Amino acid sequence: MARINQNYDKLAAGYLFPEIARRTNAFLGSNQGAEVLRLGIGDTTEPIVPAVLKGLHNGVDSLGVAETYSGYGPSEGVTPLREALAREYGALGLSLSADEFFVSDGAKSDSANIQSIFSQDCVVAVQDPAYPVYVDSNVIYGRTGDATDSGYDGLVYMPCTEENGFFPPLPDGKVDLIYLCSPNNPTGAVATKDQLKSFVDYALEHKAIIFFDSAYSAFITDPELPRSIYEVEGADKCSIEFNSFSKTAGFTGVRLAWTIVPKACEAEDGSAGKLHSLWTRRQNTFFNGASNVVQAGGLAALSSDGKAQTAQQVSFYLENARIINEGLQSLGITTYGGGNAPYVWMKAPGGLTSWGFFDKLLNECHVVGTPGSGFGPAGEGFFRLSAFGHRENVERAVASIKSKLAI
Ligand code: PGU
Repeated sequence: MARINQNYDKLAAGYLFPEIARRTNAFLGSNQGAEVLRLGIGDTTEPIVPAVLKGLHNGVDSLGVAETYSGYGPSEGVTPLREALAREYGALGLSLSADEFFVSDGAKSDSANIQSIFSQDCVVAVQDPAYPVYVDSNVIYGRTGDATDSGYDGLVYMPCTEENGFFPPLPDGKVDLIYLCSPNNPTGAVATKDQLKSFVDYALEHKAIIFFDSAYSAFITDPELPRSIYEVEGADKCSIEFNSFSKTAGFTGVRLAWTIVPKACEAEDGSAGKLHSLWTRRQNTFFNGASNVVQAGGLAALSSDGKAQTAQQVSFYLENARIINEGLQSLGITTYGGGNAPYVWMKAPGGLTSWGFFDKLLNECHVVGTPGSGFGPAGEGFFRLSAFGHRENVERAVASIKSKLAI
């Protein structure tokens, strides 16, 4: 008898972003002719920069010539790209070798798939609120109990609140796998080196592993803030890092990312190198590598022209965040994030719930955002606005909020 994975039935709601799309479409269905301004999902909108586009074109062209044609590549990614990534970290003063980089098609899939190399009974801790993939994928893998009003049983929630500056205190007892995201989705908070050090020290002491999602590291403008967890001494022994070309190079649809599993990284019951070899084995078996065309684009994104041009795009999105922040603050709304992150995290005015504010913003201003409660229980009463829109749309959304939001 083919039985289903019953863990799927534990999931408390549909995946957040399709749910938002569904509600937006329902609104459009009953408001014929209305136009909505979308600051919901964090999806890039600006065209790919010329240097990267050229790399993608070269990748395509090389497939049309027998001498340069390539088929299956290494599932860990092509060597020049892995070397280029290692050089990027080298520029931060970090010595990671190219074979510690695993190129993939997304930080989303990697941050979910990484669990497969850890034992089923690991206790998982997540920042609350967090990118929903961390929680949902752990539910699906069977590492939690049922959903309750305060989250899933068996999962350790680390609340990120206004009071703690949206960085959590250390877990009370012993946990095994810890998800940290900085710059944070959804709060836009960036962890300091000292804050990361507290978690690295905890992980080393308790033989825990940190999954560090740095998908938005390119948005950090403050030179004092760490871009990689490996900037903390000892982090290579206890941390796996994810990053992505999605938000930096506009690759949300193109798909390219990387995961770093240092050889020094050690699980409780395995020697150094074991996690690296397990992830190699996992990827070799389940994944045939990112597209060769796309990897050529990624390599171009790491060229000096590519870096200069993509950096301008990142600044453009940060300016959008500034415009959103300024507009909301002029209405007396409390906002966080935006300075070193592409998300603005705002307090729903008038004590509204997150979904209550979602409906209000959609109905009164025709603006779509993301309810904070969709990222976890501690997100209730908050709301996320994405800065990834076209400038004109961001300006129109802000103008609409300023003139129509009844608060
Ligand atoms: N990690 C974090 C923290 C993210 O916020 C996102 C995208 C990803 C990884 C995905 O990276 P890829 O390399 O593109 O796979 N978050 C967006 C999109 C929603 C989604 O479902 O991925 C967001 O709006 O939160």
